[in-house]
Amino acid sequence: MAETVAERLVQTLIDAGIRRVYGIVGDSLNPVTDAIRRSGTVDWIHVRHEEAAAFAAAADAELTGQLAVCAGSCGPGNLHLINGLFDAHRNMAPVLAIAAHIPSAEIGTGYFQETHPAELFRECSHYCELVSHPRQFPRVLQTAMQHAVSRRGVAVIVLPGDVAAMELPSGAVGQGPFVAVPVVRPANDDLARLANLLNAARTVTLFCGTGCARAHHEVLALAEKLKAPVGYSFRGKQWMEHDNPYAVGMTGLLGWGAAYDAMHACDVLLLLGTDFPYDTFMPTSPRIAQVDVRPERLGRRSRLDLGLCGDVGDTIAALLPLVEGKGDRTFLDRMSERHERARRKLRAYVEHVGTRRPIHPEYVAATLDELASPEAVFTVDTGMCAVWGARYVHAAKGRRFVGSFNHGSMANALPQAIGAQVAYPGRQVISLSGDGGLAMLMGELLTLGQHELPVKIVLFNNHTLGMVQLEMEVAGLPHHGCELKNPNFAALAQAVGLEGVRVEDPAQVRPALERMLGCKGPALLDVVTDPNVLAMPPKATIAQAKGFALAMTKMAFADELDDVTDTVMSNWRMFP
Ligand SMILES: Cc1cc2nc3c(=O)[nH]c(=O)nc-3n(C[C@H](O)[C@H](O)[C@H](O)COP(=O)(O)OP(=O)(O)OC[C@H]3O[C@@H](n4cnc5c(N)ncnc54)[C@H](O)[C@@H]3O)c2cc1C
Ligand SMILES: Cc1ncc(C[n+]2csc(CCOP(=O)(O)OP(=O)(O)O)c2C)c(N)n1
Ligand SMILES: [Mg+2]
Repeated sequence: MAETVAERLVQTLIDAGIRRVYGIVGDSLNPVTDAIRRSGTVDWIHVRHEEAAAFAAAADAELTGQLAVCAGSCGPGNLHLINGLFDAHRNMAPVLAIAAHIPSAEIGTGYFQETHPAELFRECSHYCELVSHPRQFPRVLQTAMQHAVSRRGVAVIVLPGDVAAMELPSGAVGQGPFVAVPVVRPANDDLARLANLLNAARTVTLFCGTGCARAHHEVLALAEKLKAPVGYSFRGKQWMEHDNPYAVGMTGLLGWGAAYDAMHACDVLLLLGTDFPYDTFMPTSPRIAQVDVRPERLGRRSRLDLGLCGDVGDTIAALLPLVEGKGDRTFLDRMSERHERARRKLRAYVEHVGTRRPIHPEYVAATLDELASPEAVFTVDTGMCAVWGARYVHAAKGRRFVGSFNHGSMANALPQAIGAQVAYPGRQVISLSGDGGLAMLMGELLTLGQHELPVKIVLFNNHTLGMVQLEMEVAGLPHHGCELKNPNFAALAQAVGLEGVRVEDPAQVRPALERMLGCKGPALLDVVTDPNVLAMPPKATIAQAKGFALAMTKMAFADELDDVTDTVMSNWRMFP
């Protein structure tokens, strides 16, 4: 018997090594889900909101580096995927989305549940195509997968239910994606220009992003030769913080350490595999060069003296022989000392607030850092959890950090933890969740129970949309609309079959974390934290300072506010 479009889809996924699809079933998707069921090879990972399916697939793809798949039924079903797909696409995670569609004969009539997915998903994909004929399908599928894996991002197939159920004509070509990994390095002239720039400079700083994922060794070799401090973006932290004597931390509002200083005080700044978005933190006085595998991104965040297209590892390998070794370590040593001083301040601060009530989130994060596995995957909610993750959780060599880092969506951490745990069933997966974020996709707690995923949720329950509250304060506005009237989340977790523990006493933080991390199954630790903590950026502007002061007239500021290396996170009650 001839194969149907849906059967070919599933067989092609199997041939490409795919063993799971995240989604929610629905009539237009029935031929596909039924082919999945009959395959016996592909698991259907049933979530409670399609957005979670896309987030989970994105985390799965980002962590494994392999294509991951999610699916939604026609109209509202696939529409719900969109936020997670934006996230995947902007994180360059290879994700194939199957958007089931209304019957092909009804398209354009305003039919029940009709949307136009090929238009809706255009902006969050490299490829997005409607399948209107079975013969078209195998090559559309091939092209979609090829786009997702080679351009790294999202591809969407819009598949009407009736077309999915049709038989494929004989001879329709179908094959899996070719994973072609080229060597990409700048042309010799460009390399020579970069070498000249670096050789002529007295001091150089490297700033590294997630594009350095496979280039730890090369970056360190370059840093050693140039005696260059190495700063990194949040996405770069997991690759560059560990085993790196040149590391000087992060910049941006979450920044800490000496990265800001090192980037501003050097003669030449070399940006490697980063699209760090906050241009106000970029220096203007050093000469700046950038290496990115996507040349269209060169120079879009800062003024550049030189922009080169290349893979970070391949480029450094070709560059190293052209670079003269520098003997003077003064700049590196100065920045390293500053970095160490900032690290000591962070530690001292944690000790200082460790016994305070309400519980300080920094203390929770720092204690979690001590207790978590060196191989843990941390998913980090957008909000203040990003601050705690960036500053207090160390990126040990085997650890990974996943967040909605480029798209900045709330509610990402729990569904990303689902994808991480499905991909790595034996690994410790910890979701750093905000109370606002968790509540937004709270149905996914049920997914943990249903699929027996032993995800550990550390909930920073500050009863507020904390990051926005802080933003309002920085802008000098009284906060409004931030307060959250929350349930006892531990009791709620227990009600849906998870281990649930609530902590309000700082002395209980460590034992509760130990207990939670030791649980066999999924667990939620509801930590009631101080809503009023302040996270100061490494460089606070006068306007920001004024904003805080305006909003909190009682608060007096530490005079170090303008000290660029001061990463102290002050609770305003510390300065009555
Ligand atoms: C609430 C919140 C606050 C945040 N605050 C901060 C902050 O203060 N500081 C901070 O650093 N981040 C912060 N982030 C994260 C930030 O928004 C960006 O996501 C992050 O800085 C980008 O990191 P990146 O440049 O490494 O990754 P991306 O933006 O993904 O850029 C990676 C670049 O590398 C290129 N590339 C990929 N592979 C290669 C390769 N092999 N060779 C060469 N090039 C390659 C890509 O083309 C891309 O241009 C925050 C996020 C949130 C949610
Ligand atoms: C989907 C979405 N809605 C709104 C925002 C704006 N926003 C960013 S952080 C944040 C607050 C997050 O609150 P919570 O999860 O409680 O974390 P907290 O900052 O309190 O730790 C909001 C509303 C967003 N980024 N994404
Ligand atoms: Mg909150």
